[in-house]
Amino acid sequence: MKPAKAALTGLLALVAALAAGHLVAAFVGLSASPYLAVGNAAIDLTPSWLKEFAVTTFGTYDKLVLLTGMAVVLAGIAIAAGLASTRSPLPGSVTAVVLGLVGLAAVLSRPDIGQLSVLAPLASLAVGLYVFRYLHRETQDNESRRAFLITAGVAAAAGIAGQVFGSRTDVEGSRAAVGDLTPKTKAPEIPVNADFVKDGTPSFITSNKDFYRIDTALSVPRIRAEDWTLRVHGMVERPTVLTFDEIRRRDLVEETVTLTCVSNEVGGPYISTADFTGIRIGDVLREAGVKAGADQLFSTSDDGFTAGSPLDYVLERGLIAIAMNGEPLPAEHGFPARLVVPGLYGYISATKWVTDLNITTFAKEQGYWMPRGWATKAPIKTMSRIDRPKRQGRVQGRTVVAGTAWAQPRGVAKVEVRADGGPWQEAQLGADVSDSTWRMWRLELDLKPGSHTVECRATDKSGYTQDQARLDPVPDGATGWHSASFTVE
Ligand SMILES: Nc1nc2c(c(=O)[nH]1)N[C@H]1C(S)=C(S)[C@@H](COP(=O)(O)O)O[C@H]1N2
Ligand SMILES: [Mo]
Repeated sequence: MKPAKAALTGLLALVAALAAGHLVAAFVGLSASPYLAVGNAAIDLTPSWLKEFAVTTFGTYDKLVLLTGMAVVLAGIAIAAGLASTRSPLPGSVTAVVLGLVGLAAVLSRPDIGQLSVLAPLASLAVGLYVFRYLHRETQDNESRRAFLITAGVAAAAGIAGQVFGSRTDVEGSRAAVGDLTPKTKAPEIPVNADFVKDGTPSFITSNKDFYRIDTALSVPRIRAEDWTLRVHGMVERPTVLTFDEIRRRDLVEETVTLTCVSNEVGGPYISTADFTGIRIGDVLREAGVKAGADQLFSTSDDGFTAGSPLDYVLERGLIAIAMNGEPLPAEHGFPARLVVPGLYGYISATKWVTDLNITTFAKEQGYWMPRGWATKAPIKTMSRIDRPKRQGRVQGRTVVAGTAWAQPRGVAKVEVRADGGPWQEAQLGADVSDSTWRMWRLELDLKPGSHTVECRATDKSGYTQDQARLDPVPDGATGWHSASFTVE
């Protein structure tokens, strides 16, 4: 057999196997697709340092990079197996079975799969093995182009059909059908002097489309509001299950909240602000009757992510949010419902696609990120960021330095800026919207032409000034003053 044909035999068998698994998964839950399951398992097994690296290097493209990397590695293995099988089909058959078993193990390791899910990786295994042996036989004796073309065509059709059927849960339809979620208690109007967009700060409210996104989900969980329920159980007198309709019929409250990611680097982009609408977790839990001794609200998402939040704090501040900036939550931000706890980092509180609230203790349950080296309790650090001038930017005329600062739930009292290591000067602050949100700032400086470096530091309302020492985000948030070097012309 010619090497090119041998390689193609392996590659096509792989494509057929993945497509078959994807197609079956479309009917038993897309997270049972062996390809996605291996990717999701890889994410969960990735050491924190590598995840950090991936997020800092690829930003929100990290998942695309992972899926592409997997495709390249798998293709390499399949081609090698094909080439090793020019005489006997044994090496290729063994490879097909081994890869099939890896897919099966990955699917079985997923927390969000149903009982029928094993059918998807089993289909992959069977089809991979069958197609490889079929193509191998065809190429031995005759003109095999026909067999290759048919296989490629059927595999492509199966893969596309899987993608289409798998995404058929009509989330957008369900979102549209939700209709109006006007809160009974609206968040106060944002004053016009809350941001300095002209000077380069972000707008005070982040649009849903620009809101940062961080999660471990390779495919966004697709849940219709009418199918969704939230289970409340554990150390409560009266366990209960809430539906979307039951939540929306209650008195909805709206709050302006800045969400912050613990893995944000100094100067990083993982912070945004929105008006979230929902009901207070405290009301739900008080109705359920929290038992003495509980100290943790342990929330679980549809895709198995978990977060543990301090119960006392959540009882006071937590929201079950169903709307964001006046519309139902976007699918990527947790539709139909998520938790929002003003003043806590996202990883220990802001569970998207939330389906389960377990009232428990920190001694008993550990959230997703704890075994991966992140702190169980992490107050948001007092931080500030320069948004303009941009690093290595050029300034014409007077220099205006502008940015944002945050210290939820303490609130920002002061931001100072210094140029070239000189004396600290107090910046002008934007309106004080709430202690749960960021605060914008600006300062005009008279700088001579040439290169300059500015630094900023915030002081919160408890009197604490942010730390100069540079610390990495792991385990409980980065510290350090942000700086920007630029040229005045
Ligand atoms: N289901 C689920 N919810 C999650 C996460 C996740 O990985 N899965 N990540 C958390 C983290 S680390 C952050 S910072 C916030 C980000 O919320 P956003 O994507 O809406 O900005 O969601 C939190 N909720
Ligand atoms: Mo996060």
